[in-house]
Amino acid sequence: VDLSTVIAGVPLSNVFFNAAGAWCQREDELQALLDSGAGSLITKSATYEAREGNPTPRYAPLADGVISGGGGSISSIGLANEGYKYYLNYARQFDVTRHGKPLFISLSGLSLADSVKMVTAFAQAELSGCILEINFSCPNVPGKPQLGYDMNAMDTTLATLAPLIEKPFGIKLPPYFDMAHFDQVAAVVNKYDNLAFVTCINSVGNGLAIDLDTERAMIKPKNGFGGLGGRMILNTALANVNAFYRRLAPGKQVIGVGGVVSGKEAFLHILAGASAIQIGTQLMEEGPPVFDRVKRELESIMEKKGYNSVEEFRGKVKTL
Ligand code: RRO
Repeated sequence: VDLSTVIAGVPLSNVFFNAAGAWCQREDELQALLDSGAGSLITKSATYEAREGNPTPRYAPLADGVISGGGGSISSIGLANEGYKYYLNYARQFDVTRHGKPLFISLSGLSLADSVKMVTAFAQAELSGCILEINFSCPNVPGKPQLGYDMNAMDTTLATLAPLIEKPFGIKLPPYFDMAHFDQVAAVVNKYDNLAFVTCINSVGNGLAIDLDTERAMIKPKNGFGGLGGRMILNTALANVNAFYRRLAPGKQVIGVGGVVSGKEAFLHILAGASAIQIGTQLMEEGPPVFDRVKRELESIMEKKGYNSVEEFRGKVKTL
């Protein structure tokens, strides 16, 4: 069976890659993704200057079957990254043909001026096989509300950035929980021709996990508040993928992320409308071998169901 896909006009040998933030801050981690079964890779969200991020512990797995668990993770990294020049240099020396996979770059400017400087630098570098995913949804920088929950700010930001980026690009969205919000965000996205994909979803922002025995929060930043990821957010992710799949203009795509721990959840994301699938928490827990496993599992589900390619069932979820 064929797990290949095309995102923003660029081919991927299979639908799977890492979620921005997971296993992708520095070159040694990115190399492990290159060496893995992933069909692509994306870098940690970059800011103009390098950042240390929030105090540790700032990531905790939340096991299934324990109190305040549920299967997944809570994290508040606070945009720790090496600064955009590090990722621009990485992209400059990246050989798409040799690696056989394209490179996605995640950018998360702390201001519109910073975003303008970063996207301009990437546009001027004229990197082929390098695709920008602009992060509108980091929930963990104290004092910085998420752009993704301000429709007007998203629109004015896109009006400035889309022409500068020129090429097809994508945006990373937070989860939405109201039909009116799906409508409003899709209407903004549909205004921009080279906005080729939306990646749904970023972590479910500002959860709180508490350990029953110690009576302590599980992570240190923000009094324990952090973004939820992994199995417990699968259904919210599927809803967001499908809501945008149904609303986006023809030719625009959805990348699904949230709750993929095996081939089964990946299959559901594709049924909901995903054209590619990112893995965050499960990659953190299992490491890069996760990609070969989920590929095998998805292939075996497709074989049992008689599907030869992901297009055959993409977006075909049945309703009652
Ligand atoms: O660095 C983070 O804390 C972070 C980011 Br930029 C993001 O987009 N989503 C998230 O859950 N954490």
